[in-house]
Amino acid sequence: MPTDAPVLQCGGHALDLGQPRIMGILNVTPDSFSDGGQYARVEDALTRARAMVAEGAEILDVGGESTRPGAAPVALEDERQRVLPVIEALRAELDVPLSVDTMKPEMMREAVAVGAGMLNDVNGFRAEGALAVAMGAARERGVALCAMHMQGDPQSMQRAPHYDDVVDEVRAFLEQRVAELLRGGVPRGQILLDPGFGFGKTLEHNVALFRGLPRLAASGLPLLVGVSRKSMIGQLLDDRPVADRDPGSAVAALLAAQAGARVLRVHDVSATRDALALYSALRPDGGDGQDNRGN
Ligand code: 9MG
Repeated sequence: MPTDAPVLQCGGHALDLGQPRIMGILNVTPDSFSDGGQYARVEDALTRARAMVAEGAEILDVGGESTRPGAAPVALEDERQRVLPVIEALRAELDVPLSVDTMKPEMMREAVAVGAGMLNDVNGFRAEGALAVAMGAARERGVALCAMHMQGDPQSMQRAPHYDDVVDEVRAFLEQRVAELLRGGVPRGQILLDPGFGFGKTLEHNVALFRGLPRLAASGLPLLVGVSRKSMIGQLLDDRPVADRDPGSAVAALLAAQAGARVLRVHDVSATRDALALYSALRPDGGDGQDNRGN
């Protein structure tokens, strides 16, 4: 699905979205990385980041607060200490755009100051002050903004999510966020939208939303999709444990790309890269829009 904004501006980087791009997930929460103090944490993060870039990640998403269902909020100071040294170290070494996954306006401001080129807010910039900080960073420093849909908050969102029509409601929310960002002077080429799989959604909602991706992509703004290792993958594969969800996640990422997603947020970069490469080589229309199945 062609978009109105095939190039995403992320700080000093331009990401061509003419083909789907891989965003590698870099969680810097204590359960993901070394407990051996800040230096070891930064070294671990660098090692993981280098590997993801070598495997084909073209943007990295650094997060210091878990957004899993039921996860407890993290204090600003803890998030700051986890995330900022990692962004600084990545910025010094790697020439890829860096996204920061945060809901806190103070973190957004500080992450941009040390080199983040994208703000990824699962809360859609709804926390007090977040929209103003994000729009200022977009206008003044050219950072990209990813606005995601979430019903509720990470602590309570999976208790009883309810929608009359999940695709319509998510689309209306995203349209409203875009209107707000455009009104605030954010250029279209700096906006990504995300339906928020697993964020206040049952399996039924997630499946309906996934099937509705072409309708969401029709907005013309690029879509980011994150389903990697999520419970919907486990549930659709007979309660597959998290450690065994990577093949299913790569297939789902490919299907999302076919449905119009432009950025795929994943843990297993190399499996996703291979899935996308095979699709590009073997797709029936040869990538040229011609259907060659009868040839
Ligand atoms: C931080 N995070 C976890 N899941 C996510 C998803 O699906 N999209 C985005 N943008 N961020 C996510």
